[in-house]
Amino acid sequence: MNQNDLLFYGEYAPRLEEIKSLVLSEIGAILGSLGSDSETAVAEHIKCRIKGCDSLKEKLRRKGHEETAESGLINVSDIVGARVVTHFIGDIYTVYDLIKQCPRWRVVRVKDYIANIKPNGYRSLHLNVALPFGVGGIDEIRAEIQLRTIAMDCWASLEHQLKYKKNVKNTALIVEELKRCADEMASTDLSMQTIRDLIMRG
Ligand code: 0O2
Repeated sequence: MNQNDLLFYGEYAPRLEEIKSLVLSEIGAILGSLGSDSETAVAEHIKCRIKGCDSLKEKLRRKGHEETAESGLINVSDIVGARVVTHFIGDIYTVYDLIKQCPRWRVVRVKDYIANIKPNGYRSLHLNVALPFGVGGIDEIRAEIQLRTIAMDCWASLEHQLKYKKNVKNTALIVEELKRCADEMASTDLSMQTIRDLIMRG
């Protein structure tokens, strides 16, 4: 957390850092249970972050809530966010099943943008999990776990840049091309899964 975020989150900051470490270690343990050799490793990488205060305030404003840390902890479900980037689509659902079985986590909401693709082409599986918090009268907070393949992640990073870059020319063409790429990448993800299944079956 930078100085601004520390000031904004105040008394909640240390607990948020603890929750972030907890989420990372739990995910590490879940993935570890699958083995770590090159044939069984499902994750290409994992990232975990605490939402920056500017992004949180923007979200609170958009949703019509007070722009305070407490309001964020109550009303926003991705202050702690983790992203697990997998090699194959099937791996996403393997990790999801393991998270569901994890006794310390309660999955409270699932947004499957792989089954229900966003109009712009965005694909990912989002899980909202409830975690014990216990600071300042807030018993539990939500964390968002995003599960996606390398291809989906690469696409989302590029599309994200479009949102924040100013004065981009030919936006309509870029949006159209991004959608085309998302569909082509999804098709390749499916082919890769099929090839992998054939190889694993022997
Ligand atoms: P950040 O921190 O920069 O990643 P909800 O939380 O359900 O009340 P929201 O925010 O619409 O409302 O939830 P949702 O759909 O789960 O999306 C939240 C996050 O998913 C975003 O975080 C992105 O990380 C990712 N995401 C969702 N849709 C898109 C999309 O169309 N393109 C890209 N590139 N990413 C997407 P933020 O808000 O961007 O914050």
